[in-house]
Amino acid sequence: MRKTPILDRIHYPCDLRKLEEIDLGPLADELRTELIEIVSKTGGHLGAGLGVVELTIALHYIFDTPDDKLIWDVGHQTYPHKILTGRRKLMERLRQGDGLSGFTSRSESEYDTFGAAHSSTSISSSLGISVARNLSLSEGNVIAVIGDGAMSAGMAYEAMNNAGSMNNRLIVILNDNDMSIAPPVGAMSAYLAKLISGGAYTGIRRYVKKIISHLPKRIRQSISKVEEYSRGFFTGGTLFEELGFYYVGPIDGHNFKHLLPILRNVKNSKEGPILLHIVTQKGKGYEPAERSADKFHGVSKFDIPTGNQIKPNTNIKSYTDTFSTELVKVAKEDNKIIAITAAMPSGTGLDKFANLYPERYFDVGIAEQHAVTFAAGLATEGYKPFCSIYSTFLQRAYDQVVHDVAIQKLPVRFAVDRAGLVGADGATHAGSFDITYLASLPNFTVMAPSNELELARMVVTAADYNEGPIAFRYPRGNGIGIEFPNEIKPITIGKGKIVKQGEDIVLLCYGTLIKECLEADIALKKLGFNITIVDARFVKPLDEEMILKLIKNHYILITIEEGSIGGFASHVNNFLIQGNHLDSKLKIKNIFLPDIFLQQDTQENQYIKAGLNSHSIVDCVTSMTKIDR
Ligand SMILES: Cc1ncc(C[n+]2csc(CCOP(=O)(O)OP(=O)(O)O)c2C)c(N)n1
Repeated sequence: MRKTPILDRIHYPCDLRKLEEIDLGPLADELRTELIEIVSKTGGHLGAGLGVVELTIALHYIFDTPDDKLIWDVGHQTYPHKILTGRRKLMERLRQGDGLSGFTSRSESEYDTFGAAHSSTSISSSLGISVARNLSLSEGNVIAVIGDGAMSAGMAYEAMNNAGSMNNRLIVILNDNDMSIAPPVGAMSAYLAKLISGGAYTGIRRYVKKIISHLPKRIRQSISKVEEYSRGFFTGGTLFEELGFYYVGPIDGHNFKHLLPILRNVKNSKEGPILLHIVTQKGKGYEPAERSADKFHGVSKFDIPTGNQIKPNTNIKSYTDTFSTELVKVAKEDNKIIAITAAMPSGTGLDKFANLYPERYFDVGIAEQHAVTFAAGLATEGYKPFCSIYSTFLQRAYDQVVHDVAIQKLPVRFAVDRAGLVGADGATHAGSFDITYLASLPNFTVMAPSNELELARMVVTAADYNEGPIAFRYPRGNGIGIEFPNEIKPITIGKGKIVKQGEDIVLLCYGTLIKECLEADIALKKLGFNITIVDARFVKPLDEEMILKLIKNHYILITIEEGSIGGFASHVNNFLIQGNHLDSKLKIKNIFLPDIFLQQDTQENQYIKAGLNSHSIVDCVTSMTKIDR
């Protein structure tokens, strides 16, 4: 008779805690199999989840979640956690509209103590939670789980520095799988490797302390000292200790026999902050993931036996690919060009650059703030840094963009990828704000291509431009399949382009939504409209001359952009109002992102929800001209 899966008995962690320890191994196997099956159908993050199957089980087994607070860094590794915390049935709608988020989300479950998706926030938020517990005289544990990749960000150190000085009870689990999305970079990664090669040292200090607590004080003190020094000698693991953490590790994160006693030990311990260093394998238990270079960090749907991913069959290049191809070309001609990524070599396409010009390529780790100021430093010395960062992650480096780049008018080139709506990764990854936050800065030149050829031209333009900071934003996904000429020419700064000349009504578009304008044009033609379509190209400097010409012979002006309030529309409106260019005949409407955080869905559905597609444009035109379709 076939045995009922143990997983079928687990609806919530309280069910898990009823199991015998001996059941946990088989449960881990079932959980892994289920995880692989789910992600093969939904796509998403796989490698990280596979690596923490045992840790997830062990944490919910030992700790009293959700009363004990468990905080996952990034949250991309939480699929096993979701399965064990009441969301198993919902997993088939992972990362889909009205389905589960691919990260932690407070609105989704009380077991998601803190929402995440951007990295390295877990120690700060955990410290806040643990301080709140103290202030309200509550009990319970607070546990942060952070990866070695996430440990490369400044915020993690800021939090440790603060936590170490406060002596608050807090457990930080460093999940060291020796991988970020790509292999990890930096001195911390080397340091962790050294700790691991130093051999197991599982909290010897705790046991020594227990023993010596029974000895007379004088002997106790001197033994304590010996123990303190020998610790560093055994492990070299004093960096965390110097920061005020009690270090335990390294521990095999796939072995329940090691994990459970240690977690029991640290639970309710009276020590100040504890750092538990566990070693895991990303992609563990699924051979195609284990042997792939990125350990199946993020995947589309795939075939389980082979691991082959099902990707859309298209010859059209992605915007990211166009950017990196063009950058490599300009870098061949100009050895001052530098490429910088913050732990996203493949996501930004800069791995191509790394292969060809390794000496001019820098992966700085998950450290967007540092990436920007590092680029600024290079720019002071006459180099031409291209800082390629997703719109959403550049948010983290805003002060560096303002203070280190814009104020000093340094020619740092910002290649802002994943601008606009991004689909399944949801609100945390949407690039909604960059037009607003960059174009509001003095000294900045800010542009957006309307198609992939325009993007290639903007790369060339940025390479040539040395007067100050310059940024160009481009979306997730493919271009329109436009043919490229042999020579890619730069664009004149501040000059827009009439794409189609019509009359009365002008669609003034900033960015790739021009595609929707062209589609709207087909429908509007049938309704008797002959509209003008303009590719603005620049939000800063705005092509004021062109806008003035447009309002002379059009009476309806509609701006369109894939960004928040305060962006392109605001610059156009402001120019017209401040310059007294408005008259009673001119009607203006602005189409931009709504004032909500759009959750995960397909990109297409997000465009519909946001009112950013050809239908909304047609509706806007017809409502302004009061003609029913
Ligand atoms: C601020 C920020 N920059 C970049 C990313 C993209 N990102 C997601 S996961 C990840 C790697 C995380 O590595 P690690 O913490 O070691 O976790 P692992 O996936 O190896 O378990 C990166 C760079 C992010 N989420 N947040």
